[in-house]
Amino acid sequence: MLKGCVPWPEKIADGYVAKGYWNNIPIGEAFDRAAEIFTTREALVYGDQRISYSQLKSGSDRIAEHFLNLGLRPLDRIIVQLPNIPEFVYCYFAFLKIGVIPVMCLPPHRFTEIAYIADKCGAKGYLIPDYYHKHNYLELAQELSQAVPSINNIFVVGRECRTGQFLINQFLEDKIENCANNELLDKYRPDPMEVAVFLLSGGTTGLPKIIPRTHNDYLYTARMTGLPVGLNLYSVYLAIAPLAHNMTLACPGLMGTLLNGGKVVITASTDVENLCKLIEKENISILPLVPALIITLLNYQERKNYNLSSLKIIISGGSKLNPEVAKRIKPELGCNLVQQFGMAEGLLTMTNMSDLEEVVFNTVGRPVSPADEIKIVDDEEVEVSPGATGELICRGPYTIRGYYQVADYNEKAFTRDGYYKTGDIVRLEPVSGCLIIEGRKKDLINRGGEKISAEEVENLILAHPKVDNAAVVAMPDPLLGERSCAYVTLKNNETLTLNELNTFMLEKKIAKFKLPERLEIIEQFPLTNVGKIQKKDLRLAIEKKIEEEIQTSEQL
Ligand code: OOB
Repeated sequence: MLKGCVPWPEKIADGYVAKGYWNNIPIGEAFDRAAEIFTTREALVYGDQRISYSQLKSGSDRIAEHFLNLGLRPLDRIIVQLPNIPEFVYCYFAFLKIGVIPVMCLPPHRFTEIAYIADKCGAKGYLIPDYYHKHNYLELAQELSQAVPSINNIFVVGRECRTGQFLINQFLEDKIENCANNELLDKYRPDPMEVAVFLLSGGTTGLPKIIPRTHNDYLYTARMTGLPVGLNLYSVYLAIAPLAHNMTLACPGLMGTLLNGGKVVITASTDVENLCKLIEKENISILPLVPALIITLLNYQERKNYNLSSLKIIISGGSKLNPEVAKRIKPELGCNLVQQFGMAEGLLTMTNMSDLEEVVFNTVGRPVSPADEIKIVDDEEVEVSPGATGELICRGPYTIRGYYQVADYNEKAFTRDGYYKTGDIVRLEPVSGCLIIEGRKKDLINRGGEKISAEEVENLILAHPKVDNAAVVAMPDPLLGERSCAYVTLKNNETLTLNELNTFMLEKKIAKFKLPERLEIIEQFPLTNVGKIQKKDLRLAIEKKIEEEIQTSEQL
């Protein structure tokens, strides 16, 4: 396995193959097999573009050959920062076919995040749109190639690029296969035990960690998560959250749907009117949504003007779904709910269609693989008594054994016997054996499914010349579940506004979704008995303050 990754112990890996969890074929080949069967069926829909399985296969082969001709080789890393557009999918399979590892960044990421990740994984290239949401990625690429010398290939989706850069759209039009050696792709067929893709961690401590997912384990993820939702060739899956997220990419997502001959409709807009139009026009049957979008859809009155009868299942995942919201789905939207809990590091749990309503409303179901091993433990890593609350730890055929190139950190993030410490506080519901998420130990803000590391934001705030100390905590929000609130103490008799702080933060070139949405200036931090900031007290304080504000505004 690529240097810097932690492989599964050999005996365990052999067992996963022997039991058929790992099929020992690379992802690109698994897709090609599906493309051979489903040839003329639609694989991908984007606006007016309708792309068949054969077209997707030949397009991704073509791009892969261009990548090889430019000197990309197996295990090279390429930073991918594309929105939900067909080129994302063409390039994703092109990379995977030749063992080049795409690093899944998000369009809102900015220079600081991209430069850190590109440097950390020694990226050789960068794949971007020319412009997206009024942001000029060509400029970002320029800045990045100066800062990270290993980047020597910039690939652009769009109409415009600069000298020395390459347009993906030209690759797609250029029939390279007519003059190239047909065996080229076979020659670079990747080892299924190797890393297929690098995902980013959902905000553990400090800067993002890089998650290596292998061909074998990621294919298994896509296969197993398709079962509870009955994925088949008639399924029409809407990819509305970023394709770079594990949930949309592989749970069952793009990969699961295409391996089963279904159709993936992709959209880069989360606007609720667009959502309803797409469900009606494309007959969406499987709709994965974060709870914030479920609430928005339920509360959208004009929904009644659309025919949403094709909807069979809403998969809710990424953050906690309130049972009161869960109960409204069937009567108001006429479809079933499947709850999904998971993480880019691996483990996934899901409810299924035969579960009782109370199970579907109140739990996140069971692990999707019979080989998943989960434990609920206390702070000393001792299993708690049945039904008690503790931290969820897990290992299995699709849960990583270590982050990429952070040996020291891995010692804290995994147990000695290879369990990943999820940082989620859970308990097992005794009758159904399903998990209930009670809270979390890890210091992050779950903003409508998007994870923000408190420490990463605190470090940026601490750089502000007026700030003495800072703590970022989650504050409750009726739509997003949580938003981030920054508590700070100031130097001398300084003053600071949220606007001033955020202007400063944006100058540090970070993704906008990480900006604090509220600033609380205090004289002194509450401390624990070992002198650390007592974040629990801050969380309670802001919760109480918000409640009081709501009460006051209702009285007015
Ligand atoms: C998904 O992945 P990540 O890596 O962005 O975030 C993982 C964390 C979990 O550890 C948990 O804290 C939270 O997100 N989470 C949930 C949840 N699903 C994820 N918390 C409560 N209820 C849920 N249903 O978020 C992710 C990856 C694959 C599939 C689905 C979600």
